[in-house]
Amino acid sequence: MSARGTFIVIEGLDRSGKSTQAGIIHKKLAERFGDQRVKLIKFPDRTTPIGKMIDSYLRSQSDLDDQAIHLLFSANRWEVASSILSDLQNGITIVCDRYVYSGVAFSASKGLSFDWCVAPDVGLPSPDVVLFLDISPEAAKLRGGYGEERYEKEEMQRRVRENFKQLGKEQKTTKEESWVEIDAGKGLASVTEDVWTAVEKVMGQQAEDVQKLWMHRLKQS
Ligand code: DGP
Repeated sequence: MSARGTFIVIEGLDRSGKSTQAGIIHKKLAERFGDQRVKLIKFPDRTTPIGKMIDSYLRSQSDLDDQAIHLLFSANRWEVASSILSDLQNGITIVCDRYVYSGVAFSASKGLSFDWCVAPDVGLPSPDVVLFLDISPEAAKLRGGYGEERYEKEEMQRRVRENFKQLGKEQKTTKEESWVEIDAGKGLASVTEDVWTAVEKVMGQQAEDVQKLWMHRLKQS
C-alpha cells in the first residue's frame, strides 16, 4: 500500500452525472478515511481570477479566441498543480471533477489539433485513475438543464464524446494512467456501484511518486 493519496479523476460529457458521482465518492471515502484525508476539487475552478474569465466565457458574457480560452482552462489547472501535488504527498486523496481530458476533448472539438491541445497540460500531476462516465449526447440532452451554457449543444457534445474515446484509447496504449469507461446511461444506483468498484480497485495501489502527465508526448515532438 502506498502512503500517498490517490488521485481520482472523473470525466464525461455535460450532464453525464460527473458531479453527482464525484460527490458520492468523496462522501464515501471521507467516511472511510476521515474528512481530513479526502478532498473534492473541480475544474474549471470558477472562483479564481482566471476561473472568473472562464465563467464569463462559458456563460457567453465575453468572447475569446479558441486558443486563448484553451490556455486559460489549462492555466486554471496549473494554478493548483502544486497544491494537488503536496496534498497527494501528504497522504490526502483527491477526487477531481474534470481535468485535462475535458481540456483536450472540448477544445479539439472546435477544430484545434490534438497535439496543440495536449501541450499546455504536459507535466501536470498524473491521475491514478480516470473514470470516464460515458453517455450518448441524446440521453444527456434529456437530463435537466441541458443547453444553458456555451458548449451544451448536441453536435458539439457528439464530437467531444469521440475525442474522449480517442483519449481513452491512447491511455490504454500508453498505460500511463488507468482509464475506466463507465456506462453512465444506466440508473444512478448502478452507475454508483460501477464507479465505487473502480475506485476500490485503485485505492492505495499507486506508485509512491506522483508522475508528471503526458511527458512522453513532449519527447516525441
Ligand atoms: P462544468 O463546470 O463541469 O459544467 O464545465 C463547464 C463547461 O466547460 C463544460 O461544458 C465543459 C467545459 N470544459 C471544462 N473544462 C474544459 C477545458 O479544460 N477546456 C475546454 N475547452 N472546455 C472545458
